[in-house]
Amino acid sequence: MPDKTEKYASSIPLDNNYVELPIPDRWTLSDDEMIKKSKAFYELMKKRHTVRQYSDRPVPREVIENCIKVAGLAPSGANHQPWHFAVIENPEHKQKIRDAAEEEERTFYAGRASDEWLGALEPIGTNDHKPHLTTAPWLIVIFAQRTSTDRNGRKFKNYYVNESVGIATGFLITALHQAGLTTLTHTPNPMKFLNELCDRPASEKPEMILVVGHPAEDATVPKHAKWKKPLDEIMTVF
Ligand code: IYR
Repeated sequence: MPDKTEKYASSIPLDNNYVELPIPDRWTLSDDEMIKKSKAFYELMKKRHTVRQYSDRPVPREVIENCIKVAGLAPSGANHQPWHFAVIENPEHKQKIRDAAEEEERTFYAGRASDEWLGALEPIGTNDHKPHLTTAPWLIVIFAQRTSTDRNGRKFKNYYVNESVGIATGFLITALHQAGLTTLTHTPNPMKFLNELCDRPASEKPEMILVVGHPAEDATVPKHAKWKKPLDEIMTVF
């Protein structure tokens, strides 16, 4: 037991008193600068595409580490930071994940998914063949921690886990994109096999595999994926 506790122990400070700090690194922009920066960021994010064909060009581990540090800055319920990122570069390890994912996906596409679901996936062009899981240089498996364990081996509850991990994942995808990398959010169904393959405890829920790398020379994107709802449909102003 001490081994396990130590391995998965959270470093959340145990003291729960409230201390205030002045805002660190405060920065203020003029309205014009805000407009310029928000436009420029929109143009940058417009160039983010979910890609399924990868080149085997390696990516330095430091880039992955920096981007996961960005994910770790995300806001979370009670600042519990209920996430863990298992990063995999080793080819044999990636192959094991691919084999297990493709096995699940074969049953998914062969009938476990409803006709309605398969119909919704048609314009995306997905199937049970997942070569990107071994071609891309990095896989990041994102785990959500429903509970955590403190350094004394006591279990505690986390809050708004899905929301927190979703925000951190958004930070991660954005950080990887601005670093010049391409990602694919892959959700094999079911994903429980990832706990064993990434050596994570049963209290953690695998949320997705993020495939990370550079697109293959002949990579494409589904036309359907480039249709985005217009602003007046996604925003109401009161
Ligand atoms: N997990 C499958 C199916 C899949 C489901 C949705 I919703 C997608 O947006 C894409 C794929 C797969 O990864 O192929």
